[in-house]
Amino acid sequence: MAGEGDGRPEHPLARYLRPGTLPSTFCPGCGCGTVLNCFLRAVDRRRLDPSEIIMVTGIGCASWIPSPMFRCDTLHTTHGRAVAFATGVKLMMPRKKVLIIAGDGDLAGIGGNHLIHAAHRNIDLGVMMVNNRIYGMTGGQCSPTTPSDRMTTTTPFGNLDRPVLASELLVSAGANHVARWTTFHVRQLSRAMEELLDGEGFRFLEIVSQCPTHYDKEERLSAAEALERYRDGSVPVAQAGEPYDGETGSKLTVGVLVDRKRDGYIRRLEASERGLSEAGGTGKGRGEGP
Ligand SMILES: Cc1ncc(C[n+]2csc(CCOP(=O)(O)OP(=O)(O)O)c2C)c(N)n1
Repeated sequence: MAGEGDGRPEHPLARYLRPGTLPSTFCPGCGCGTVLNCFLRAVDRRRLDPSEIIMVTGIGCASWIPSPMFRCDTLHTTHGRAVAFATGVKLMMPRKKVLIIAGDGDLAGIGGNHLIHAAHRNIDLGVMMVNNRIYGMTGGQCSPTTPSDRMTTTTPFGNLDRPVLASELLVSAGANHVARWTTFHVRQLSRAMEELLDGEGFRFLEIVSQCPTHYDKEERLSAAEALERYRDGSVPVAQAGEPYDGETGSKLTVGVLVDRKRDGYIRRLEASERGLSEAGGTGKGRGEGP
């Protein structure tokens, strides 16, 4: 790691990283480094001890952000199953902050059903979906969030499907909190991550992020040019004239899409257990975990 006796200055938040994780294995210009940086700053601002946090992830480039990089207990699971594993972790260790970082393919594709029902259940998880609109790690195949007509390695004549709007879907599914930012909006992004660290119920943050190696290569965009597109092509939710449809050219609405204060699943479950206990049942069965 930079600063480990190699003469280079240490990363100011290196204490949150596992030794040997910098420089990262992300491609040059990948948005995953920005996401990690914003996350470390959010944890630092909240003065959180990483032992309070458990990170769960799937398989993909974005899944390398929490595991192996962030120095906390992490569960690197199978592709698409991060939400299912995280649900189990939260139920067994309800006092921990359980967070997920994974890609759009992982969360909105193969794991889509888990995602919808976690929002429906309003289980207390913070989910960050790094939406590079492609399957990055496996070579740039079309994902559920790829815009129509887009050329990818699996849609050489253009994508026939319309993109899934994961954030809008989760608003209607019942998530307590849904927000969307891009890797251009680093300050807002990092603040939005604090909401995920602090809140109750299901909290979802969509992070539209560049992939110079696969997605942006199609238009020969550098990472800097992709960020300029996010800057010029986004509009705050409150000022949005038309709803975002996920297609190229549609103004990306950024900010908080919904912020509800409904009781999270753990609160409801514990109230139910207390009721059961008072009615003569044991009300027991779940461990508190370590
Ligand atoms: C069940 C299963 N299907 C497919 C794969 C292959 N696979 C690994 S990563 C990946 C795509 C990851 O894309 P995404 O989740 O969008 O993350 P990114 O790499 O773009 O960050 C796929 C298809 C797998 N590992 N397991």
